[in-house]
Amino acid sequence: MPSMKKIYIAAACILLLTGFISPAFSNIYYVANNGSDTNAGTITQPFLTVQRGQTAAVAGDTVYIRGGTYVMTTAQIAQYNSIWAYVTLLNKSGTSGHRINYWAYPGEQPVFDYTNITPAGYRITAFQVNASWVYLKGIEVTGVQVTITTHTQSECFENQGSNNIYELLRMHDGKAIGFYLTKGGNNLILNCDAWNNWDNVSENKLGGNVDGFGCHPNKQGVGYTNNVFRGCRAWFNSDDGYDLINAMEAVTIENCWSFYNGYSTSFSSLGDGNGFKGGGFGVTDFSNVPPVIPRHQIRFCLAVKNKANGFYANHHLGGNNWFNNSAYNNAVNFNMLNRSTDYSTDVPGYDHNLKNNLGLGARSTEYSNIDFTLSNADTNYFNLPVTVNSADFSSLDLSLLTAPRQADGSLPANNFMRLASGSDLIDKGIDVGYPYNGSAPDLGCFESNYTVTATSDIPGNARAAGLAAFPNPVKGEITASYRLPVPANVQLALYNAEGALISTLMSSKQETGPHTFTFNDSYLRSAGVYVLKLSYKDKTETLQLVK
Ligand SMILES: [Ca+2]
Ligand SMILES: [Ca+2]
Ligand SMILES: [Ca+2]
Repeated sequence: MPSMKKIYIAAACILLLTGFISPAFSNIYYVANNGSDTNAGTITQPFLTVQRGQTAAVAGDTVYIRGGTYVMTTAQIAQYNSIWAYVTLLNKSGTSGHRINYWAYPGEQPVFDYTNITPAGYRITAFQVNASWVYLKGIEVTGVQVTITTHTQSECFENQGSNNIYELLRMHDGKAIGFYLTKGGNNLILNCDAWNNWDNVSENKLGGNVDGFGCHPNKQGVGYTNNVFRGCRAWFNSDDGYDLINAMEAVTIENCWSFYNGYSTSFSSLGDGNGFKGGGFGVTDFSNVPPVIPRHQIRFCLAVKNKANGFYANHHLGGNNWFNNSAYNNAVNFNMLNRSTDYSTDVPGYDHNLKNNLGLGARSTEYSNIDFTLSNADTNYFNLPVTVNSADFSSLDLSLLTAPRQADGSLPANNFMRLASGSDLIDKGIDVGYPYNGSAPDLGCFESNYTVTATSDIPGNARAAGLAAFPNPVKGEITASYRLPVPANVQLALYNAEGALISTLMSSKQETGPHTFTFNDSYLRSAGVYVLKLSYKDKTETLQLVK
């Protein structure tokens, strides 16, 4: 009969082998708007600033940010660097698989208000991330200012690192760009919203630099690849919703929405106003052109009532892949304008791969600037034998665009631009490598009777199945949800914060697709942090539950 000691050693080995031992050595710190940076950072003695949280945290640690408004002050600016003022500067990296997490405390909404920060002559960045392997989640930024009256820009979040995740960020009602990337690769920008952002101070006061999301990796060949925007929304930003101008490497935008950009909230005309600006390098400065022209991927996206183009190639010097996008009521729904390869003149778009796209109700013209002999563009609503009108859609109610997100943070599920049964747009597309229902893909971004799932993920991002739980903090019935990318034997188990197994909740073979499992919070006997672990094939995902 084995001794108790042997059993403990065996149990410890199993924990090590399953990779689950690490949470036991992770620290949790807390930030709250009534905290102090001289506190210990515990839940009862929280820090005041995220900056102080960074000083305490190391790879694998989590800094929880409690809900409420944080009125930021000039004295809190972490660093003045040349023309920039970084209010919070995250410059400490995690390590592979052990990110430093800066997360809203589950169930709470921290709001950082920068209205009072107006350093003369500086560009203001609310969160400057010069770090890798960090994970920001659930942070809301509002009121970021511009003080410079000549050419300038302020930013809510700027990324200059790699392997970072930005999830559920809310960036609104300021004069700054929402999210901005100039350096780094393998970053995931997931389920973020940027709205009502307009710089009405600098230059001509039309906010021509303020995009919801800007991705401009500034070097080629140094790994600034695989940056992915997924599940994001941009509306009422004074310039563009998403802008990839001067991107030296290819960027992926999938399952994102963009509407009302280039307008004020009263629909006065402001900046460029494109839903998705797919590349380009500026029409006059050719010193910026990289040796290999990046081929951007824009798929399963939705563009509605933007001032200019819904989907726009912006004088790009090569083609992009535009798959299964939907456009409604933009000035031009699809404008593939390119620049000639000798840079001398604008020409109809070449080398584009447009498939399964759908549009309706363009204010000027449905599509423009497509060279059909030089592009692969013959399976879209404008050249297939289909008719598109309002009867094809379950709803065209614009108010659905700003509906609340789902409990897991994904885009709202409603009827906007989803195909009505009997529409001739169903099964009219061709297979471009993504899942579909019926005999073929539908046209547009919403496959009927099917929720389009994310099909790619980034290395080191352990959320491929999107394990989520609601409510969290837990109370009563808890519903865990996830989506299997493949059929697998699946195990769902609950552990305490020290890594000890409390219960194997479920173990069974399951098919590809979404699954839920409901259990009661009585498994979590006392208040504290618990870990829910999903295992399938050789993969595991963990989620912290708070009671
Ligand atoms: Ca722009
Ligand atoms: Ca029809
Ligand atoms: Ca179909």
